[in-house]
Amino acid sequence: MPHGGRGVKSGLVAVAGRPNVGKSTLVNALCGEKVAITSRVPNTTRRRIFGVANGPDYQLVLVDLPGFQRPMDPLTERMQETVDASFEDVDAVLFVVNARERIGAGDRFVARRVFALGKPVVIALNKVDRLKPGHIASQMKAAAALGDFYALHPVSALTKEGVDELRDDLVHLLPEGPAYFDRGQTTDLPLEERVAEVIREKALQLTREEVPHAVLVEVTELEERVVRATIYVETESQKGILVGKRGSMVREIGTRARPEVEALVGQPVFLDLTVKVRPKWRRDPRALERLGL
Ligand SMILES: Nc1nc2c(ncn2[C@@H]2O[C@H](COP(=O)(O)OP(=O)(O)O)[C@@H](O)[C@H]2O)c(=O)[nH]1
Ligand SMILES: [Mg+2]
Repeated sequence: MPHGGRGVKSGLVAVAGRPNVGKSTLVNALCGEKVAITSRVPNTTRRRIFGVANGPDYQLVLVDLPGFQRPMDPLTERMQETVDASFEDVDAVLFVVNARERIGAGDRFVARRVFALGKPVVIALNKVDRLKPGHIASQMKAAAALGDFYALHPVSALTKEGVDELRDDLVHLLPEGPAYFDRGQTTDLPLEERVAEVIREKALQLTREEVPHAVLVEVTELEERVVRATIYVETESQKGILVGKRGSMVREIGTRARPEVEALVGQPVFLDLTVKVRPKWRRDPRALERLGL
């Protein structure tokens, strides 16, 4: 619902970068709330998510995206298409690079696309927490060589160091105009999707190797006190891992997810999780459509 007054700045900033550099963590830090799930597994973010940072005279909408990559299957192919399409309508780009790794070919691959858009680019050199000043300085130099940027900020999305300064610069780039979202709203994801994402995050954090990539969560019931969801995986052996010994793994996922689900729903809930096999869902157009891809 567009509303807002004179002198209010509002606009969209797309968040670009390789998988796992901390894009979603940084979006959460900028918004001051968890709008996107994060994990150390690459490709945690599968779809476009709007994260909204509201200030007294601005509304900064961050477009959190899957990382730039060469597609491996229909799922990652659709993810990359989402990324490409999302850059069309934005006012600026926040290009995130990882200070803890060599800035190299992967970052330059993203840089070519990002700087070709002709929009202002702000580079965030993320994960500078616990790095020595000399190391940060040399990484700043490497990041600066990526392209003709508007601003370059060393930040830590984890400790929030440098995040306020980064937000100020992004707001500066926004045009004046009415707000896109209601002031109380921090994301465009419907409640069911947010709940499903929290459950998926816990499943990703507790499993290894190919299992996280095969996880799909669907909320089947969202009532006053009861939330039911199905965790889909692609094979019986993945199901065995997610169920765990006598159900211990799925119980642990539920235990970790419940407090966040309750915060989202606004009251205590009974969280009922079921694990099912759905072979090759990553190649199933209907499953991808449900993911918003
Ligand atoms: N040390 C450190 N880790 C971070 C920081 N930002 C993100 N991470 C971690 O990096 C991993 C990937 O983060 P995520 O936001 O999911 O990356 P994305 O794939 O780019 O969205 C997670 O394990 C985060 O906790 C940071 O500023 N410092
Ligand atoms: Mg992400």
